[in-house]
Amino acid sequence: MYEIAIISDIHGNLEALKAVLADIKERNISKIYCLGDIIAKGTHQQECVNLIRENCDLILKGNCDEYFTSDIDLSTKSKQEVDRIKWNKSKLTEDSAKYLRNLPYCYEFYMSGRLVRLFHATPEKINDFVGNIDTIDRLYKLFLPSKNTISNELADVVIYGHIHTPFIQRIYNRTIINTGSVGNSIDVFRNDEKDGNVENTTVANYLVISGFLNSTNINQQISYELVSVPYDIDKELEANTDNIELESYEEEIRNGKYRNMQKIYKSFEIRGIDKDRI
Ligand SMILES: [Mn+2]
Repeated sequence: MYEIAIISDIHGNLEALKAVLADIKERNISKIYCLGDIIAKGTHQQECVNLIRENCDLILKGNCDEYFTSDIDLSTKSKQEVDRIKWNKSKLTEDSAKYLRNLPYCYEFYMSGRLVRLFHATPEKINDFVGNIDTIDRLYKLFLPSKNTISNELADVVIYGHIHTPFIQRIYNRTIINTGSVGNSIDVFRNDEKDGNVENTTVANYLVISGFLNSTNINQQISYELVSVPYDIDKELEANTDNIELESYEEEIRNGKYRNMQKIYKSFEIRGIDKDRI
């Protein structure tokens, strides 16, 4: 049996990343894969890139890794967005920006006979949003190959990040897993009347997958474990006094409330999902 830790969406949160790496080490897991979005939001973006490069065996690109390391036409952006772009860009060395820009989109491997496919958001788009509550059609499309995938096969297991909410779901005898986020855990579908303890939401999350690596024999055991690790949120916020979006950063990491719910609600409307029923 072989274990791989899969982490995603660190978003410059150094305290959360340190807690997760310590937990992985304590479990004696030697292989770590990262599904992207190392940067943006928290202040310690360069430190997180360094730690990820030192510790991970594979790093994929996330939408923030792409956006904040590309040449953006600032004349088309609002003043607030220009400030945000400038602050985030100032947090990285040119070497790190170049490194992130050139990261791969997708990775695939066999484990216990299953084709496991990894990407940041969806096979088609680096910033599309497929939630734990979504249409069955959109969830199924996660298994399909695209121009970005390594092979042209239908995946048996897909593992992704981006939505910051961990879940495991089986549909059509295939498995969808979201690792959750290391540094920016949120419940996208918050409902104050139905939700459990917020501290259950704001911990650092990652995944451990166990099985027979590179084996195409389906008659072997495989398991998926969602891991939640508490970390020092106060210490993280104390180090973020220079953060130009400190208020929304605090709302996210302390209360698990995403800063841009209007965007999510809009995407619900398009899919015909009634937000009031969640
Ligand atoms: Mn993302």
